[in-house]
Amino acid sequence: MKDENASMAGELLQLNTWLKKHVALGPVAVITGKNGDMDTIGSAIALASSDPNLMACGLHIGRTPQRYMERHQAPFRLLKETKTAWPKQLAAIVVVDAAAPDQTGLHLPNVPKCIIDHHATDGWEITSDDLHLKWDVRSTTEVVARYLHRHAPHSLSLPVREFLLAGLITDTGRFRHADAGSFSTAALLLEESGIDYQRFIQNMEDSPTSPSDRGAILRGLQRAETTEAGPWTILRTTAGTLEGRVATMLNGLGADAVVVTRSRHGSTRLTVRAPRSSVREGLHMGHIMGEVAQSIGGEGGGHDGAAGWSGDAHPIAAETAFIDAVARTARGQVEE
Ligand SMILES: [Mn+2]
Repeated sequence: MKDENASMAGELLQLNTWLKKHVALGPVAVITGKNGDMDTIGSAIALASSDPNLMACGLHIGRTPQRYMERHQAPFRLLKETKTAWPKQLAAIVVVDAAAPDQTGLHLPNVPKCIIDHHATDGWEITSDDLHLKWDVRSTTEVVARYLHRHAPHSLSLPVREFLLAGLITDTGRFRHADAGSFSTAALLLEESGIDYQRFIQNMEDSPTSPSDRGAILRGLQRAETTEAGPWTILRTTAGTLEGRVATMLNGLGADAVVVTRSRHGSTRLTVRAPRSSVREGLHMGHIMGEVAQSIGGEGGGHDGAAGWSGDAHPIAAETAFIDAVARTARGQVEE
């Protein structure tokens, strides 16, 4: 994505019409992905700020967004996985940054839905009452920022801009995976905002860890091993917590891919990463996780360089399914 084009402008107008229609009928829930990362929470809170009938809600809030929620006292309703109490008059739902219904972790109510997402994989069923905005952008907050800028500029307050910018920065790996569009969205959020960018990014870098968090990350790094998977070299390890951070650190070592396995109470999670060089040679983590889900069940998907899978398979079976899927992937230059 270079900059906003006519088709994006058209979709933003459709989004505005859809939202206006449904908030006039009753409350509309803006639902986050269950991982509760900065992109999904930031998108939901920012979008919900544009109308009093929009309510940000979801199953879980991650550590980084939690810090912003506390700083800005942002309204957000934490939901329960079972027996979710949806308002009776609920007119519609908006789901942000989730590639499939189960990625919300909720049993979604049967009302019109709008999906705003940027994942490479997609498991949504869209009916004529629904709206689907799936953009090839680096974070969902980019879509929301463009929408607010065009149709609800009054709601681009300092806190809302911070939520959007933080989502963009984390999903692009602090701009390492950015493109021209994400830089232009970042500029749009910073211009005349009063945000001191240098302070802002410093604050994001200084995410505090407890001694037990540091211990868990270090143990994850110490357990890392190298495995050959066909033409690819994989770094694999296990982690009890903070597997995303462990995966990102290992990804900096320059192997072709990284897999971090976490197993707890009979449920298993894989967190995978691949550097840009592997993606360019044909390794797409989101598609690989889709293949893992096909072969052993569970749910998997994501982006080309970062993806995940979760299910009830044994951790060794899950890791093996990932390594097998990588080994079957041919290595060569792909057109981008
Ligand atoms: Mn995202």
